[in-house]
Amino acid sequence: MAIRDIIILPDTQLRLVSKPIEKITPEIRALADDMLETMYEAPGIGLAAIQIAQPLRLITMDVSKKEGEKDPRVFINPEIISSSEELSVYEEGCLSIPDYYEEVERPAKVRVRFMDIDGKVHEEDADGLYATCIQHEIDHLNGVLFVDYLSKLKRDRVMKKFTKAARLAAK
Ligand code: GNR
Ligand code: NI
Repeated sequence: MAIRDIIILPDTQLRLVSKPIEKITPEIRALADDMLETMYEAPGIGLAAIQIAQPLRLITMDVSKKEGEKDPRVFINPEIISSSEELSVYEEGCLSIPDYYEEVERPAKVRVRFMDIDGKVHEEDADGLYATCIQHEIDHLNGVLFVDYLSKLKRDRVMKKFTKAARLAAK
């Protein structure tokens, strides 16, 4: 297992549409292990493969509520198959947009279909933080970031801040 570097704004790889996983190979298992390790170390509650520069439809997540209890989860080729009319607001953050948090409104409940690391297909109903997080992560697989849901003013402000920071870091 290894901790990988997380890419941040304005890295254009974050806008790629990730490719479906055709076969669960030892390399995919190793990648999922590295993603879990990287996610816990960050720390974050979810990670999409593109955040470590791998454009594959693979997500890791741990939204366990109990302090000290781990619930590491892997989602392969996840899809949202239905969404509630009801919406809910959560303050979101993203490991690829460090130290920036804003409220985002999304469907409160979703039904998700995915494959686990053994290739078994599951369908689950998600609500609360799980629903928010799975939507945030599936957005990453489609090149979408939570700042895309904010006003143009807020989005431009955060994009500019990260573009400037990258320019300064490169000098
Ligand atoms: O760690 C994370 N916390 C979080 C909080 C609210 C809504 C979504 C998230 S996901 C984020 C990690 C991340 O960037 N995943 O892509
Ligand atoms: Ni994110």
